[in-house]
Amino acid sequence: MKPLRTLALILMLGVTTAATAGAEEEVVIEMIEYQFTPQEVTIKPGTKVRWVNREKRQYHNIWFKEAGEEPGEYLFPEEEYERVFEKAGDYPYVCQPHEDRGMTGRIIVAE
Ligand SMILES: [Cu+2]
Repeated sequence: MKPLRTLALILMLGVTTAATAGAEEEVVIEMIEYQFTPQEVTIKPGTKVRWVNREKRQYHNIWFKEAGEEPGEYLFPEEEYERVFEKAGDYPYVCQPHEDRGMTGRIIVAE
């Protein structure tokens, strides 16, 4: 009985790990030279987006302004912000201090 139970447990763990790995797809957007790079990304629902500030000195933030959200915290060099997008849709955002310099981006979530 015991070896069978162990085998069942191993199989279950294998399935769980595979499912989690599929849900953990990640896209990285770099903030460099007052731009979001890439500026536009298309992802599947459930994808995690991670923004990383790659400037030497300059801070930026992420603000989903059109969605009516509060501006994000300032991100200093090498700081990051993450968000998982579960629903299909169009998610434009800006960097609050540099919107007038054209520092804007867009996440498109499509099935
Ligand atoms: Cu900025």
